[in-house]
Amino acid sequence: MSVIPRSFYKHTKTLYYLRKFYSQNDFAKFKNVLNTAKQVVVLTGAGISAESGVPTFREPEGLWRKLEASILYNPVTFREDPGLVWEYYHYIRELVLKAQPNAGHIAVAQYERRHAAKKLVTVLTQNVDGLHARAGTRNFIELHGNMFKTRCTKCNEVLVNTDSPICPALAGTGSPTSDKLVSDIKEKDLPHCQKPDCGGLLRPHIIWFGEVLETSVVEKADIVMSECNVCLVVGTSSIVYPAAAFPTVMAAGGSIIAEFNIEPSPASPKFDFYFQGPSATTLPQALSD
Ligand code: BV8
Ligand code: ZN
Repeated sequence: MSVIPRSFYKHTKTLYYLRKFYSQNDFAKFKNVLNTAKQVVVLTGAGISAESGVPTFREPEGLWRKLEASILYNPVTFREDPGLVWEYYHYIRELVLKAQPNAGHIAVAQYERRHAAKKLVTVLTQNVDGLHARAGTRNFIELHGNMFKTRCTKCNEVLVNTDSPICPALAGTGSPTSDKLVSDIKEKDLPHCQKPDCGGLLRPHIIWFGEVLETSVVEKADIVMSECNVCLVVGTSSIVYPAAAFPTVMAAGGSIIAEFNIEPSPASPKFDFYFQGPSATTLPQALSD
């Protein structure tokens, strides 16, 4: 008969999580760990852009015309109604063109700049809004593409395009609250490839559900993750793969993982640090010297 009552074990589990929780959000401890890191990865999701006014994906107000992300960001939807998908991207392009990087984006860019001589800082972003680059981040990998790039569906040419609107037919369209779920914009009035021997329909150069990430992007991300010492996981619900698996991959390789979110995600208990709060507040605290 064990001298330790069975109930004690239950308490040890609670004690374990309490210790983990309280040590998890220790900025001073995290900064000591970060100081020793030579390779830092910052994996970001929509939450880092929330304080720039860019809607996230899974909060109710974030859904454009109440369309589930897996339906809206889907090649089948684009094939069936390219005008509807282009109306969404017109809406979000116009919103992001007026948005500014926030203190979270800027803290990451300034940290990269300040430590450039002795550390490699790489931003792995799931976001397609381009706000890391506009904040001054130089070393970034856009896992899911960029809303200000187009790809021709015929010749695959990829071009940067920040035209506002990208074509006259989209002017004044894309209201997120409209109940229209079919677009009446004719395909011929949507953006097309300007190459004389092509003329194919353009799509946003973005990875949608069911589409594989670009090989070159995955290869670069793999190299960065294999050499990572500390990874900051910022503003992501950690439910979209393959990005959702990246922290586990880095942890298995010995990286220390710190999560920055306004609420715990399914993966939080596995991480070494968890800083609760808006990343425009927590990142400047964590990345100040
Ligand atoms: C792939 C582009 C191989 C559009 C996006 C069945 C069929 C086909 C595929 C699958 C399937 N089952 C599973 C899959 C794989 C699928 C997947 O993971 N599905 C999930 C839903 C289960 N993945 C794919 O299809 C990927 N490709 O796997 O190819 C393959 C191929 C065929 C079949 C099988 C496998 C492609 C995934 C890319 C999809 N594209 N976006 C666009 O962005 O315009 S996904 C979209 O969600 C975004 O890109 C974003 O990156 C991603 C994740 O969202 P988050 O960024 O995390 O944002 P979210 O709103 O969810 O969360 C915000 C977080 O921030 C929250 O935690 C919140 O608390 C926090 N927050 C809010 N405010 C703040 C904050 N934190 C800090 N501060 C704040 N202020
Ligand atoms: Zn073309």
